[in-house]
Amino acid sequence: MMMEELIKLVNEKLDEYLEIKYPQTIFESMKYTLSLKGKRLRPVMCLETVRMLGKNLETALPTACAIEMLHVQSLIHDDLPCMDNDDYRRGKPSNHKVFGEAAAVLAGDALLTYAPQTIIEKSTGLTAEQILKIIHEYTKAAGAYGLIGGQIVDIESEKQHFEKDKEETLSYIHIHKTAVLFRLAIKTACIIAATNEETTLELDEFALKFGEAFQIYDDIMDEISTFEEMGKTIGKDKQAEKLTYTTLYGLENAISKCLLLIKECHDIIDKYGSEIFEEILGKIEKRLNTRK
Ligand code: GRG
Repeated sequence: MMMEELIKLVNEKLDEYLEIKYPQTIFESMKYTLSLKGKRLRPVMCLETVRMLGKNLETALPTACAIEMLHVQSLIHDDLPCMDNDDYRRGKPSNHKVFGEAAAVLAGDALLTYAPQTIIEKSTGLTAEQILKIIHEYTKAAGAYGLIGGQIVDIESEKQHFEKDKEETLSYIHIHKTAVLFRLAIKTACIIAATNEETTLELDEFALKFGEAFQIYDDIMDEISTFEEMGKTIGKDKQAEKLTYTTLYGLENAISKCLLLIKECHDIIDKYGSEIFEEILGKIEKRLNTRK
């Protein structure tokens, strides 16, 4: 299957799982950001890993879509005035700009809780033990051990508050704010495909490196890209004196580090012969190499 076909499948399922019901405001605001054109990287990686490991990807669709819901929840909350205060997301006005802050907070909360509900209600062909393991991974990734932990350290770093040194703080932010969802996508795929421990650890290493590379890439794009390319306001990191790889080590070092991590990703994943993973890694390399 091509990447575009997987994206189409995810979009169709997201639409099916999330119907507009009463009370309309909440379902409409949940669906608004979820339906905007995102890259769908996390659900695609989950589905492609399941396919690569020889399991029918239908069994992974509820989990893949739930991970996109969690990702979208984090984007909606990240854009709020009390967080990054961004007016645009995915090329359109951010959720709170359309529905107001109260609805945006609630839409995020509703996605955060509807995601595990979807895994439990819509999954077929999985054992109760597999579902329990998936939900366990989900709760670790979303909570203080994952996204929330990463976000609070990120926010505090803007105010130059560091409990650890800058390098350690930056690494913590990258792993918890960004890599965590790629790891969740791949770990849950391994649970669904009942993969052995050795392969699970190897793919987790890939997800960790990819997540770190992806956050550095996102930070580089904040410096060299445009609103049209990224669908959000550009140049905010520098303005807010955010702790990022580019602000700490400089743009050229960030590009080199990102390309090195992508090469390390190739070293792990190439033997699986996945055109989709090749395409994802290739797009990042191509974009950075045109800049160099
Ligand atoms: C879990 C309750 C709870 C809160 C979440 C707000 C927050 C805490 C965390 C922020 C996490 C965040 C926004 C990290 C940035 C990661 C990142 C690089 C996002 C951009 O991902 P893309 O480019 O976006 O894949 P699209 O729109 O293409 O899906």
